[in-house]
Amino acid sequence: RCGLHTRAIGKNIVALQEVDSTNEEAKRQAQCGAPDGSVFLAERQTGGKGRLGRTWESPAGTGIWFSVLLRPSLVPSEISSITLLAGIAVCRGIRSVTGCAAKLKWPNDVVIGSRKVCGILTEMAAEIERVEYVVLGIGINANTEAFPAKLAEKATSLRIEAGSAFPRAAILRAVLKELESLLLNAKAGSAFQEILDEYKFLCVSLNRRVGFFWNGEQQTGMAVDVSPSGELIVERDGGGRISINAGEVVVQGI
Ligand code: BT5
Repeated sequence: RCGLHTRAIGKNIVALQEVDSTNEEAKRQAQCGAPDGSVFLAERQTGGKGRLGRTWESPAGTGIWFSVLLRPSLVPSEISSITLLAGIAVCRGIRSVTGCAAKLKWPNDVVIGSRKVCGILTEMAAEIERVEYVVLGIGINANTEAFPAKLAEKATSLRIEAGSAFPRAAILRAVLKELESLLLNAKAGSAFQEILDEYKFLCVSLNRRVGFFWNGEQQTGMAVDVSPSGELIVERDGGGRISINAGEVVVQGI
């Protein structure tokens, strides 16, 4: 379909003119039995979502707003590694089509320089022992020429960075191809260390000072590592090494 170089991911593509959120659409379709690897794409989202109830600006015409439905055989604690894979896939895909050196800001922002070009929102439906499905929501600012004032300082697009527009389908195809190959490699277990090394290589948050809430207090420290399950390992200024889970704390200043 449309020259996709994948086997499972994107076999079923649902392209919509407008939707509340492609993540919400993917969850609705998952409940009706949509298959593993389905991709939900929208020209415009009226309720694009970030994490923790935040809004994702998703105007028509310039962005790549999509969600991938996965039905992996993993337990819930293994799911955060999928967010790491998605970040790597986006960086690789952007680089191969545009040449831009996209990097990762822990846990899930794709940045060029210090500005955000893509956000990733992972959601899942799971019981204690079993994951029913995972929805990987990815929003890439492709050909945006200007952002609303509140984002002007912190957002960027591929067009702004490279100075020319790109066919959105080419970027989508490249990201899906990288995602499929990373998922297949990760399944092979032995390749996971290489994937984690690539994540750390791309991660601009490492060896930086970070501020974070922990144990109900504002604290500071140095980010020193990323664990296999995607936690940020921090040496606290107050002493001791801790693991920060993306779902529990807000890291500031990185
Ligand atoms: C994220 O949240 O970065 C995850 C964004 C995921 C968006 C995709 S689009 C397809 C799928 N469907 C959805 O409904 N969502 C997913 P977070 O880390 O919470 O960052 C949100 C913050 O990023 C906002 O509070 C803004 O400051 C900023 N932001 C909003 N829109 C942006 C944009 N288009 N580009 C860059 N930054 C933006």
